[in-house]
Amino acid sequence: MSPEYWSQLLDKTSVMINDCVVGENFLGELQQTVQPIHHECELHLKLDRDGYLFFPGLIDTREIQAARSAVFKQLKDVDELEDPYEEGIFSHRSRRDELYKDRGEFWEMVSNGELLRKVSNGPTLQKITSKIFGSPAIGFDYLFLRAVPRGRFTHLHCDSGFFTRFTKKVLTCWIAFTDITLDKGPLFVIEGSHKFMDIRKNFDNFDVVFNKEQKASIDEDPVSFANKRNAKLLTTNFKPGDVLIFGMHTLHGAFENHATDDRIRLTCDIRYQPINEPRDPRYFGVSPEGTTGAGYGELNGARPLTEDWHVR
Ligand SMILES: O=C(O)CCC(=O)C(=O)O
Repeated sequence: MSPEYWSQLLDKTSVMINDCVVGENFLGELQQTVQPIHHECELHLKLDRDGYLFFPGLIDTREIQAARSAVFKQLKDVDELEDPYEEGIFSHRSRRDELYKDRGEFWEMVSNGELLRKVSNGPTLQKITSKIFGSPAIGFDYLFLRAVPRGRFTHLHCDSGFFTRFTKKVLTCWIAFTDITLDKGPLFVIEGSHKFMDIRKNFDNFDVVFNKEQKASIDEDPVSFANKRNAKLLTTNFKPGDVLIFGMHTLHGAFENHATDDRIRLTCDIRYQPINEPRDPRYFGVSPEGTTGAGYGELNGARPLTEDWHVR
């Protein structure tokens, strides 16, 4: 995208991480993956070249709306959203801990909603990931659902240390359920980062559970990190139904939701792998235990919206 594109967008709003405004010079636009794809290898080649595939409007609007509404209703039921709850406006209150004695149980229930699973583990993502792998794929049972109020952002990291213990053939699919304009904390990827050899070396054999001396997150500010490598932070104004798919070495994070209208951002991230590759039991089956073994209770999503996030 041209510099004018960012200037125009940033005239109306700003992009922030950790309370700091990100200058337009550091931003770039995610390239759309144009459908229909005629040959599977096109997807594979593009993923290999860019480190990500961006599919605007991949998921059917009605399915997205239904799933979003079901999640919002459950957040309303614990008093975290104002009425009408479909608007997704944070109430700055929570009765989650009062109504559910186990945070993990509540979040597992929300994460296992039928309408949500129809999107995250349904045929659309199954088909597209199978095309990318060139063999039938399966979505993990363990889901990372994120209801993100103002003030939260996700630190820079790649996903290999979480999901590649049993197979390296894993993809992350990040799904937008709400409008995620630049002020609402969209995901960003660092341009070309899947080819940063020092990062690969650092994270290739890293397992966030076993290698306690190392952190999964990169502490350096993503803007200065990217700038030193002549790379941009690639992002966009996401719409409900947009899906971003990326590999295990692609560095990414999420900008801060600093929107003044108090609307939360709702997304989920799910991993897919070829069905015939060995499966990590932490992420498959009924009530999977998750990365550290604490089930759904270990997720930031399990925290009441009034509570701050942890960093791994
Ligand atoms: O949505 C976010 O804030 C972070 C998502 C993420 O880190 C991922 O999909 O791996």
